[in-house]
Amino acid sequence: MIEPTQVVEAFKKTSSLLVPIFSPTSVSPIPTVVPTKPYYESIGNTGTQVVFVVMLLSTLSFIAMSWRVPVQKRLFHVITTFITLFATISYFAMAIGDGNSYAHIVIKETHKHVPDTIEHVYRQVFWARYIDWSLTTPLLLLDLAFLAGMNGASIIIAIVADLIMVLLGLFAAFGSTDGQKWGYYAIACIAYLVIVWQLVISGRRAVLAKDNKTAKLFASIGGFTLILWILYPIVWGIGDGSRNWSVDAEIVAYGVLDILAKPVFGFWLLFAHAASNAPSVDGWWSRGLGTEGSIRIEDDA
Ligand code: RET
Repeated sequence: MIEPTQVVEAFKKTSSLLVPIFSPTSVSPIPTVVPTKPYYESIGNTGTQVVFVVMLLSTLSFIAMSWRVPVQKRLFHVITTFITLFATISYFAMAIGDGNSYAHIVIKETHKHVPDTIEHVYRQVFWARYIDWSLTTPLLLLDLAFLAGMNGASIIIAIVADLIMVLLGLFAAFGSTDGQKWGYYAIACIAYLVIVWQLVISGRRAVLAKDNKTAKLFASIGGFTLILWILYPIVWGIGDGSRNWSVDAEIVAYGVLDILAKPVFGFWLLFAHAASNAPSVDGWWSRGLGTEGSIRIEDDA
């Protein structure tokens, strides 16, 4: 508090203009805005080479296995071989440093007393992964759909929803603002729910018309698939989405999931199916066009 006597004293010391003289002793800090440099989030040492080898060996094994079954039972082998073949090519691209580019993320921060700041982050996105998924996840769904004996309409809905999910995942990964990223992500999640719906409702209804062994196999391998598939959007959310994980951690997580979702799924399906007496799929899929009504002796060719 300033005492009135201090004011009087101050006026006494002033000039003839009776203006009090205060000499400032310090200056409060002047707010400054230092522009931030672009920040790069990219790969260090990851296991893409390891996953490439696993995918390659699985593909060769599936080819060998498909030669040993009669052509009528070969459909699952063909589909499963293509699944790991696409993954082999995609992991080859990633292992040699290709199939990726940088997403430009713009982070705007508003401040109370200083102008807004804008941070530019460049995060490495492996688009090869999304090309792989857009080809292999429909094939994985086909494996399950044929196992259950799902109808054509349900199969097409599941596959189209799957393509929408993967493409929007790619758009989300390259989104530059939170609105873009999470907007695409939200629609992709709805598409994901459509796939789950088709497998759980239509798939289960279809497989109940089949033998007990096939129904049990569909329940276990379908359950395994649903649990695995839910982990992908979670990894995406922690990695590309919120960027809480490094690019390396994200690649390792996807690598583990991909091995479970493709080679492990494939070996499980092919061995279990070989052990059952059920044909792969009836009609055109196993016998070809133009054979309807003709008498055919089962061949192994
Ligand atoms: C994305 C992000 C957007 C939201 C959702 C996703 C789901 C991806 C899934 C991928 C499954 C991949 C598999 C690969 C096998 O190798 C695109 C991550 C829902 C379910 C099975």
